[in-house]
Amino acid sequence: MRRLERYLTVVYSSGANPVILLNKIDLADDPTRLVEKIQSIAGTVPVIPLSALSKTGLDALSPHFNPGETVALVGSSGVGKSTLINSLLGETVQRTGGIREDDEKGRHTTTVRQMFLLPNGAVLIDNPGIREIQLGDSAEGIEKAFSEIVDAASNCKFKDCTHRDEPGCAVLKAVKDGIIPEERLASYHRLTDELAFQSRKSEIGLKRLEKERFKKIAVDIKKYKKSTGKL
Ligand SMILES: Nc1nc2c(ncn2[C@@H]2O[C@H](COP(=O)(O)OP(=O)(O)OP(=O)(O)O)[C@@H](O)[C@H]2O)c(=O)[nH]1
Ligand SMILES: [Mg+2]
Ligand SMILES: [Zn+2]
Repeated sequence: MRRLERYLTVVYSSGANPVILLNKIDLADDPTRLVEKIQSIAGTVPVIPLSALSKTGLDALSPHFNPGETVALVGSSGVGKSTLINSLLGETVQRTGGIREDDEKGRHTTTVRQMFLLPNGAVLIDNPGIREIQLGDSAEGIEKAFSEIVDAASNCKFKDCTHRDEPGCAVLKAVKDGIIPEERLASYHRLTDELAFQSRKSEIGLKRLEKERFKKIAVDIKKYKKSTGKL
Protein backbone atom coordinates (compact mmCIF):
# COMPACT_ATOMS: atom_id res chain seq x y z
CA MET A 1 0.00 0.00 0.00
CA ARG A 2 2.80 2.39 0.95
CA ARG A 3 4.63 1.73 -2.28
CA LEU A 4 1.47 2.33 -4.29
CA GLU A 5 1.11 5.71 -2.59
CA ARG A 6 4.62 6.59 -3.77
CA TYR A 7 3.81 5.46 -7.30
CA LEU A 8 0.63 7.54 -7.36
CA THR A 9 2.52 10.59 -6.12
CA VAL A 10 5.17 10.30 -8.82
CA VAL A 11 2.72 9.45 -11.62
CA TYR A 12 0.48 12.39 -10.71
CA SER A 13 3.40 14.78 -10.65
CA SER A 14 4.46 13.57 -14.11
CA GLY A 15 1.12 14.78 -15.46
CA ALA A 16 -0.07 11.30 -16.43
CA ASN A 17 -3.39 9.79 -15.34
CA PRO A 18 -2.73 6.85 -13.04
CA VAL A 19 -4.53 3.53 -13.38
CA ILE A 20 -3.68 0.69 -10.99
CA LEU A 21 -3.47 -2.83 -12.44
CA LEU A 22 -3.62 -5.67 -9.96
CA ASN A 23 -1.94 -8.43 -11.94
CA LYS A 24 -1.68 -12.18 -11.20
CA ILE A 25 -5.18 -12.46 -9.73
CA ASP A 26 -5.00 -16.12 -10.74
CA LEU A 27 -2.78 -16.43 -7.64
CA ALA A 28 -5.10 -14.55 -5.28
CA ASP A 29 -7.58 -16.29 -2.98
CA ASP A 30 -9.76 -13.24 -2.62
CA PRO A 31 -9.16 -10.69 -5.41
CA THR A 32 -12.21 -8.63 -4.46
CA ARG A 33 -10.85 -7.97 -0.98
CA LEU A 34 -7.50 -6.95 -2.46
CA VAL A 35 -9.16 -4.53 -4.87
CA GLU A 36 -11.13 -3.00 -2.00
CA LYS A 37 -7.99 -2.60 0.06
CA ILE A 38 -6.17 -0.86 -2.79
CA GLN A 39 -9.21 1.26 -3.61
CA SER A 40 -9.15 2.61 -0.04
CA ILE A 41 -5.88 4.42 -0.76
CA ALA A 42 -6.49 5.02 -4.48
CA GLY A 43 -9.37 7.49 -4.20
CA THR A 44 -10.84 7.92 -7.68
CA VAL A 45 -8.02 6.08 -9.45
CA PRO A 46 -9.39 2.96 -11.17
CA VAL A 47 -8.13 -0.38 -9.81
CA ILE A 48 -8.28 -3.18 -12.40
CA PRO A 49 -7.78 -6.81 -11.36
CA LEU A 50 -6.43 -9.01 -14.15
CA SER A 51 -4.17 -11.84 -15.11
CA ALA A 52 -1.78 -11.07 -17.93
CA LEU A 53 -0.74 -14.71 -18.15
CA SER A 54 -4.20 -16.30 -18.36
CA LYS A 55 -5.58 -13.26 -20.21
CA THR A 56 -8.45 -12.58 -17.84
CA GLY A 57 -9.76 -9.10 -17.14
CA LEU A 58 -7.90 -7.51 -20.07
CA ASP A 59 -11.14 -6.12 -21.55
CA ALA A 60 -11.37 -3.68 -18.62
CA LEU A 61 -8.24 -1.99 -19.94
CA SER A 62 -9.74 -0.94 -23.26
CA PRO A 63 -11.15 2.41 -22.03
CA HIS A 64 -7.55 3.34 -21.20
CA PHE A 65 -6.11 2.47 -24.62
CA ASN A 66 -7.18 5.24 -26.93
CA PRO A 67 -5.79 5.96 -30.42
CA GLY A 68 -3.12 8.63 -30.24
CA GLU A 69 -2.66 8.20 -26.50
CA THR A 70 0.40 6.76 -24.81
CA VAL A 71 0.27 4.33 -21.92
CA ALA A 72 3.40 3.53 -19.90
CA LEU A 73 3.61 0.47 -17.68
CA VAL A 74 5.54 1.05 -14.45
CA GLY A 75 6.13 -1.27 -11.53
CA SER A 76 8.65 -3.49 -9.78
CA SER A 77 10.51 -6.15 -11.69
CA GLY A 78 8.50 -9.33 -12.07
CA VAL A 79 5.02 -7.89 -11.75
CA GLY A 80 4.22 -8.89 -15.33
CA LYS A 81 4.53 -5.71 -17.41
CA SER A 82 6.09 -7.49 -20.39
CA THR A 83 3.72 -10.44 -20.07
CA LEU A 84 0.84 -7.98 -20.33
CA ILE A 85 2.32 -6.40 -23.47
CA ASN A 86 2.64 -9.84 -25.06
CA SER A 87 -0.95 -10.73 -24.18
CA LEU A 88 -2.32 -7.44 -25.50
CA LEU A 89 -0.41 -7.76 -28.77
CA GLY A 90 -1.21 -11.45 -29.10
CA GLU A 91 2.41 -12.37 -29.79
CA THR A 92 5.68 -12.63 -27.92
CA VAL A 93 7.33 -9.29 -28.58
CA GLN A 94 8.98 -9.01 -25.15
CA ARG A 95 11.03 -11.49 -23.20
CA THR A 96 9.59 -12.30 -19.78
CA GLY A 97 11.42 -13.67 -16.77
CA GLY A 98 10.71 -15.86 -13.80
CA ILE A 99 10.65 -14.81 -10.17
CA ARG A 100 13.56 -15.55 -7.84
CA GLU A 101 12.71 -18.50 -5.60
CA ASP A 102 14.28 -17.15 -2.41
CA ASP A 103 12.75 -13.67 -2.14
CA GLU A 104 10.09 -13.69 -4.87
CA LYS A 105 11.65 -10.65 -6.52
CA GLY A 106 11.88 -10.20 -10.28
CA ARG A 107 15.05 -10.69 -12.30
CA HIS A 108 15.08 -7.37 -14.15
CA THR A 109 14.40 -9.07 -17.45
CA THR A 110 13.48 -5.91 -19.38
CA THR A 111 16.50 -3.60 -19.48
CA VAL A 112 15.51 -0.98 -22.04
CA ARG A 113 12.40 1.09 -22.47
CA GLN A 114 10.46 0.13 -25.59
CA MET A 115 7.40 1.34 -27.45
CA PHE A 116 4.68 -0.77 -29.08
CA LEU A 117 1.75 0.15 -31.28
CA LEU A 118 -1.57 -1.51 -30.45
CA PRO A 119 -3.86 -2.36 -33.40
CA ASN A 120 -6.23 0.50 -32.48
CA GLY A 121 -3.45 3.10 -32.65
CA ALA A 122 -2.72 3.44 -28.95
CA VAL A 123 0.93 3.41 -27.95
CA LEU A 124 2.16 1.19 -25.15
CA ILE A 125 5.53 1.56 -23.41
CA ASP A 126 7.25 -1.27 -21.56
CA ASN A 127 9.73 -0.16 -18.92
CA PRO A 128 12.42 -1.92 -16.93
CA GLY A 129 11.31 -2.75 -13.39
CA ILE A 130 11.63 0.11 -10.94
CA ARG A 131 14.01 -0.60 -8.05
CA GLU A 132 13.29 2.43 -5.91
CA ILE A 133 10.69 5.12 -6.36
CA GLN A 134 12.41 8.46 -5.88
CA LEU A 135 9.99 11.26 -5.21
CA GLY A 136 12.00 13.91 -7.03
CA ASP A 137 10.04 17.11 -7.30
CA SER A 138 6.62 15.73 -6.49
CA ALA A 139 4.97 18.22 -4.14
CA GLU A 140 2.02 18.57 -6.50
CA GLY A 141 1.80 14.81 -6.84
CA ILE A 142 1.44 14.42 -3.09
CA GLU A 143 -1.44 16.88 -3.05
CA LYS A 144 -3.24 14.79 -5.65
CA ALA A 145 -2.36 11.39 -4.21
CA PHE A 146 -3.61 12.52 -0.79
CA SER A 147 -6.51 14.67 -1.92
CA GLU A 148 -8.72 13.64 1.03
CA ILE A 149 -6.12 15.11 3.40
CA VAL A 150 -5.80 18.29 1.35
CA ASP A 151 -9.60 18.62 1.28
CA ALA A 152 -9.87 18.25 5.05
CA ALA A 153 -6.94 20.66 5.54
CA SER A 154 -8.97 23.51 4.06
CA ASN A 155 -10.85 23.57 7.39
CA CYS A 156 -7.75 23.69 9.61
CA LYS A 157 -7.58 26.72 11.89
CA PHE A 158 -4.10 27.70 10.70
CA LYS A 159 -3.23 28.15 7.04
CA ASP A 160 0.23 26.62 7.53
CA CYS A 161 -1.05 23.75 9.70
CA THR A 162 1.22 20.69 9.53
CA HIS A 163 -1.51 18.40 10.91
CA ARG A 164 0.71 17.11 13.71
CA ASP A 165 -0.40 18.73 16.94
CA GLU A 166 -1.94 22.09 16.10
CA PRO A 167 -5.19 23.12 17.77
CA GLY A 168 -8.15 23.31 15.42
CA CYS A 169 -6.60 20.85 12.95
CA ALA A 170 -9.38 19.45 10.77
CA VAL A 171 -7.17 16.62 9.48
CA LEU A 172 -6.42 15.31 12.98
CA LYS A 173 -10.11 15.57 13.75
CA ALA A 174 -10.98 13.54 10.64
CA VAL A 175 -8.47 10.88 11.75
CA LYS A 176 -9.96 10.87 15.24
CA ASP A 177 -13.45 10.53 13.80
CA GLY A 178 -12.31 7.59 11.68
CA ILE A 179 -12.90 9.40 8.38
CA ILE A 180 -9.22 9.38 7.40
CA PRO A 181 -7.19 6.27 8.35
CA GLU A 182 -4.23 6.99 10.61
CA GLU A 183 -1.84 5.21 8.22
CA ARG A 184 -2.83 7.63 5.47
CA LEU A 185 -1.81 10.64 7.53
CA ALA A 186 1.40 8.84 8.54
CA SER A 187 2.20 8.22 4.84
CA TYR A 188 1.44 11.83 4.03
CA HIS A 189 3.82 13.00 6.75
CA ARG A 190 6.51 10.55 5.67
CA LEU A 191 6.38 11.67 2.03
CA THR A 192 6.23 15.40 2.77
CA ASP A 193 9.15 15.01 5.22
CA GLU A 194 11.12 13.18 2.55
CA LEU A 195 10.47 15.93 0.00
CA ALA A 196 11.51 18.61 2.49
CA PHE A 197 14.67 16.67 3.33
CA GLN A 198 15.54 16.27 -0.36
CA SER A 199 15.10 19.93 -1.18
CA ARG A 200 17.21 20.87 1.84
CA LYS A 201 19.85 18.41 0.71
CA SER A 202 19.97 19.82 -2.80
CA GLU A 203 20.16 23.34 -1.37
CA ILE A 204 23.16 22.34 0.75
CA GLY A 205 24.71 20.68 -2.30
CA LEU A 206 24.31 23.88 -4.34
CA LYS A 207 25.86 25.97 -1.60
CA ARG A 208 28.82 23.61 -1.38
CA LEU A 209 29.32 23.75 -5.16
CA GLU A 210 29.29 27.52 -5.05
CA LYS A 211 31.81 27.57 -2.20
CA GLU A 212 34.14 25.26 -4.13
CA ARG A 213 33.88 27.41 -7.23
CA PHE A 214 34.89 30.51 -5.26
CA LYS A 215 37.74 28.61 -3.65
CA LYS A 216 39.02 27.67 -7.08
CA ILE A 217 38.77 31.27 -8.31
CA ALA A 218 40.69 32.47 -5.22
CA VAL A 219 43.42 29.91 -5.89
CA ASP A 220 43.60 30.94 -9.56
CA ILE A 221 43.93 34.61 -8.58
CA LYS A 222 46.72 33.73 -6.15
CA LYS A 223 48.52 31.75 -8.86
CA TYR A 224 48.08 34.59 -11.32
CA LYS A 225 49.41 37.17 -8.86
CA LYS A 226 52.37 34.96 -8.09
CA SER A 227 53.19 34.44 -11.76
CA THR A 228 52.83 38.12 -12.65
CA GLY A 229 54.89 39.06 -9.58
CA LYS A 230 57.69 36.88 -10.82
CA LEU A 231 57.58 38.41 -14.26
N1 LIG B 1 0.66 -16.50 -12.27
C1 LIG B 1 0.90 -15.46 -13.04
N2 LIG B 1 2.15 -15.18 -13.41
C2 LIG B 1 2.34 -14.11 -14.19
C3 LIG B 1 1.28 -13.28 -14.62
N3 LIG B 1 1.81 -12.27 -15.36
C4 LIG B 1 3.14 -12.49 -15.40
N4 LIG B 1 3.47 -13.60 -14.70
C5 LIG B 1 4.80 -14.18 -14.51
O1 LIG B 1 5.64 -13.29 -13.78
C6 LIG B 1 6.98 -13.38 -14.22
C7 LIG B 1 7.53 -12.01 -14.55
O2 LIG B 1 6.84 -11.51 -15.67
P1 LIG B 1 7.45 -10.34 -16.60
O3 LIG B 1 6.40 -10.01 -17.60
O4 LIG B 1 8.78 -10.69 -17.10
O5 LIG B 1 7.58 -9.18 -15.53
P2 LIG B 1 8.09 -7.67 -15.78
O6 LIG B 1 7.22 -6.80 -14.97
O7 LIG B 1 8.15 -7.38 -17.24
O8 LIG B 1 9.55 -7.74 -15.13
P3 LIG B 1 10.86 -6.85 -15.53
O9 LIG B 1 11.02 -6.86 -17.01
O10 LIG B 1 11.97 -7.57 -14.81
O11 LIG B 1 10.61 -5.49 -14.97
C8 LIG B 1 6.97 -14.35 -15.40
O12 LIG B 1 7.35 -15.63 -14.94
C9 LIG B 1 5.53 -14.35 -15.84
O13 LIG B 1 5.15 -15.55 -16.46
C10 LIG B 1 -0.04 -13.60 -14.22
O14 LIG B 1 -1.04 -12.97 -14.55
N5 LIG B 1 -0.16 -14.71 -13.43
MG1 LIG C 1 9.67 -6.79 -18.46
ZN1 LIG D 1 -4.28 20.58 10.13
